[in-house]
Amino acid sequence: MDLAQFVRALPKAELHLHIEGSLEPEMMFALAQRNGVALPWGSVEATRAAYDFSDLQSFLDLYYAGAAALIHERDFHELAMAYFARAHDDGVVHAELFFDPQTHTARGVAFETVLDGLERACEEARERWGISSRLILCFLRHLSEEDGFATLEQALPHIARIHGVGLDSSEQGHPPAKFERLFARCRELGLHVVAHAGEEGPPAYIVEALDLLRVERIDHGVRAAEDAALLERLAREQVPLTVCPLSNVKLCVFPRLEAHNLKQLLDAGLKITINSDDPAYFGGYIGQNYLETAQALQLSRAELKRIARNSLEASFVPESLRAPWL
Ligand code: ES4
Ligand code: ZN
Repeated sequence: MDLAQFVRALPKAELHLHIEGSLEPEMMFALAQRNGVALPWGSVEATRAAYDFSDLQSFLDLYYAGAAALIHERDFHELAMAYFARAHDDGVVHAELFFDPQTHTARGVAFETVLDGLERACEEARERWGISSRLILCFLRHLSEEDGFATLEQALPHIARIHGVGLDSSEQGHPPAKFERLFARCRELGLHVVAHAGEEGPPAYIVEALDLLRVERIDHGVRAAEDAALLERLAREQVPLTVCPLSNVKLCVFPRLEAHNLKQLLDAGLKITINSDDPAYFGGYIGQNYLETAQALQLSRAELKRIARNSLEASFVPESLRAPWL
């Protein structure tokens, strides 16, 4: 069995996937045309050519521009179905999807439109491929905590359909501490909590996410490597890190995959998972992330198995329902 087949055959969970980041340029253009939305690019090819990022912000500017093509319930449904089809091909048995309601409600798209379309896709993915899934509402950290509370208010009538909350968008200058009260409220509501931290931001943001937001997983977290005490804590507490290697290279967190610290984090005993982040923008879905990382860092098949098993263990599916995968 070659490595690509081995990776595909591993039952795995995807725990760090922004559904808006799976919008391929072809679908972006089809939706924009159908919806009468103007895009800043002239063609599919020009769009792909513009995906040359220097940092997180340079990506986010394009990501938010592309998301403007999504208007109707069926758009969100089509988007998520296309993702699930790709995920199924890659051997994903469970996916926890991030979605960014504020990106849509700010343009006049109703919260319910987004949720209805995504949820219908989740149900269809379960029926068609047996993929289980969860929806995680992400707050945009460049916006105020007040704006986050207003979004939570919109989510409240549907809270049973949402499994957790996360924190994404521009990290630098928007520390987890800014959202301490919002996350406390979310935890009171029984929601699972995660946050992006230590992608571009300092290790101190990871500590804040753990201590102030009480997150159950850290999204990215690669800059933990700069703080020996933090590394030791993450290993001791077995806090899952949802690492996205191709994303990190595209956003210049590491100059190339060979320089990624994933193997170092794994060797330090951290509970590492591999995920795709925004696959339409970063050049690969989860299988490609596993494969290219394995090749660049010379990961063994036992290590890849460990990483896939970590992803199932780190999922928000109760342990009793998880057994058939392992
Ligand atoms: C994101 Cl890679 C990344 N980082 C932070 N926020 C995001 N939203 C979508 N992708
Ligand atoms: Zn992300």
